[in-house]
Amino acid sequence: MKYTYLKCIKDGIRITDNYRAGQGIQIMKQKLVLKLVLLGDPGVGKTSLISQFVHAKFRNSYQLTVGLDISSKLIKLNDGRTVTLSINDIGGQARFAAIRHMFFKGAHLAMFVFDVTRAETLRNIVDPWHKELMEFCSQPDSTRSAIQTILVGNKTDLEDYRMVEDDEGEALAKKIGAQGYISASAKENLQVDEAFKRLAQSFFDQVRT
Ligand code: G3D
Ligand code: MG
Repeated sequence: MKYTYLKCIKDGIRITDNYRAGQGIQIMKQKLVLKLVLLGDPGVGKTSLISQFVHAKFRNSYQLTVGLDISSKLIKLNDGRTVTLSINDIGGQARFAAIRHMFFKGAHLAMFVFDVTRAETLRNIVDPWHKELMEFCSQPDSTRSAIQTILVGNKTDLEDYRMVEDDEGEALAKKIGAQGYISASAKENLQVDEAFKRLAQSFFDQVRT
């Protein structure tokens, strides 16, 4: 069995074709890869959401992400189409402008995450997180101006400590032009898949319209 691997860039989407050549038959499988970035204050649960979504695991103790962590997951959309998400976690390096630039570059999707038990993490979505992404998108060398975004309020399992209600999350999602708001718990695996899938789906809904 012999595989060759081709890559091309089309409309900002990385398309990877796997060919299997054998006995005159060519089997071709097309794979769409969308780059997704997670933004939000330290400690809101970005790494935990990724870990739950990609590995179905929640750990109670995480080290601060060093550098850029990239993981990927193949998902199935409503129409049966499959897409690979390349999920980028910037972690503790968010303070370095050069790294943020690399992080945003070529992104199709962004997930803004705050912690429902800390109201300041919701306020920080507007400034710095959303503001900075918009500034990046308006730069002349940015590859795209319209990134699809979603807002996620994490840690809903901590009901007794909750400071942010769903209607505030929904209002903020509208204000920043996000596709929607989802409240989730990485710990209890509530609404985690939904958040990632709804965001990926919104990319195709936007392409269609
Ligand atoms: P970050 O990547 O945004 O910095 P992490 O956040 O994923 O590292 O999570 C920060 C802390 O919040 C971790 O606890 C993690 O276990 C906890 N956490 C993440 N998601 C949830 C959740 O849904 N519910 C609850 N109760 N806790 C969550 P530590 O103790 O390591 O600081
Ligand atoms: Mg992290």
